[in-house]
Order: sequence, then structure tokens, then C-alpha cells
Amino acid sequence: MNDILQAKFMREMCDTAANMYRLGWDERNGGNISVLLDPNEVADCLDTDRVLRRIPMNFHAAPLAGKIFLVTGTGKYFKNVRNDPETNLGIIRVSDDGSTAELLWGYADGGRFTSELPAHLMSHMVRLRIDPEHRIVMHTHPTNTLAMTHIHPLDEKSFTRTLWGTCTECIVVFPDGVGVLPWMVCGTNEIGEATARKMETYRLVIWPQHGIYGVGRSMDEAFGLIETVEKAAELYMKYAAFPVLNRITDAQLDDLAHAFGLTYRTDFLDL
Ligand code: 2HA
Ligand code: ZN
Repeated sequence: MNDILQAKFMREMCDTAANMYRLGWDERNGGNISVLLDPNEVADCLDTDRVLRRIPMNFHAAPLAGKIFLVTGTGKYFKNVRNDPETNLGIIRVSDDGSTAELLWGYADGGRFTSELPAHLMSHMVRLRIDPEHRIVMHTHPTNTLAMTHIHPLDEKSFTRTLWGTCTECIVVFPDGVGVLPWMVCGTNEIGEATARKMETYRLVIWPQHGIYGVGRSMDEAFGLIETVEKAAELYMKYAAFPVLNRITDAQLDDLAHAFGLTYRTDFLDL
């Protein structure tokens, strides 16, 4: 058996949580990450026949039956993940009927998975239908993105257009734009279902005055999407109060999309 703490997926989770904390996005227990694991990589470092605990999920995730996830723990701080992964993280397998999480490793102090598990697993279900190589769901509280939801209209067209307009790389990184939910109570099946519905067309979903979700095939992809939105929101927060003299026009964004061969939300521009 290999040492699970040295597994690539574990190191990547620890490094990512530490990095996000360092960026100031994950105060206290803010934020959560789930990673769909390769069963062979898990079997290299864990006896997958040994279930430590069975934890009810209070929603059904039957399409994910048998799938194994590395998930941050509820009430746990990103700041502490790297120093104590076995307490702050868990590896769960979705039971055959999709209603229970079978704990294979972690949550060593008797803890359990993030309160946002419904949004994570429902988003995994939707994204796996769209992209069989999908792996990561990431939720965090990036400062400027949250600030922007206080002062900018929340319709997806204008929010995306503003982000695209802040700097040239944005439309290249997220040509599919950003989904925006109305403010909702977090941690519920309802916000999970609403988030997953947005994930049918977006890889980024904003929860106003709360945070953001990003998804991807890799940690770098999910993180890179969120990082780019946060950079755009930071720029916006720096210039929003000033008279704007120069901006990227809709025609220029369209030129950029053509130059990069992008399929993008043309309905978010007025061409
Ligand atoms: O896990 O971020 O949305 C703490 C949160 C809840
Ligand atoms: Zn949150």
C-alpha cells in the first residue's frame, strides 16, 4: 500500500486549500472542494472494502453510486488542511442506492463532509453528463467577486459582459460566461439544485453576497476559472467609482473570440 498522504490527489488538495487560504478567499470554515477520484489510485493506498462509517446524505445521488470523492469537512478551516488532512478531509463513496456516504478515510475527529455536499454532488452529476472527464467542484469566497455582487446588476448578461470587459483574457478563459443565482439560503438541497441547473450551461456560478462555484477536469482548471473571475472583479472594484475613458468594445471582444477560435455566448454582446 502506498502512503495516502503522498498520493497526488491528496497533495494537490492540500496545496490548493493552502493557496486559497493564502489568497484570503477562505476565512474561518469558508469554502469547500470535492474531487472525483480514480478508483485505481484510491485502491493503491486504501482498503476500499473497509467502510469506517456510513453517513446519511439527505438527498439522492444515484447516478454517482460507487463513485469515490475526496471532500473537505464541515466546519473545517482551509488554513488547517495541509497540517492535518486526516481530520479536515474525508474520502467517501456514494452507496449503491445513492443515499449514503460510505466513509473510507478521514474526518478523524468524528466529523463529516461539507454542508454544501448537495451542491457539489448535484453539480458533479450535471457536469459528468456534459464532460466525462469532469473531476472537480470548488466553492470559495473571493473578496472582490463578493464585493462586486453588492454594486453590480446580477443579470448574467451584464455581469458577464462587465467581467469580460475588464481585461483581455477573460473571454478567452470563460467564453461560456458566468451564471448568477439570486441570493438563497446556503447548505440546502434547493441551492444545490439551482446551482446544478446553472452548471448545465456554465462552469462558473456566483452566489451573490456569498461566493462562487467553479468546476473543471483538474484542480488547475477549476481554480484558474475562479482566479480569473476574481482578477476581473478586482479590476472592476478599482475603476468602478471613476469615470471610464477607455473600454474593450463588443466588436473587439468578438474579434478576440474569432482570433482564438472560441465558441462563446454571443447573446451576451450587442453586436
Ligand atoms: O463551508 O462556505 O457555503 C462553508 C461554506 C458554506
Ligand atoms: Zn460558502
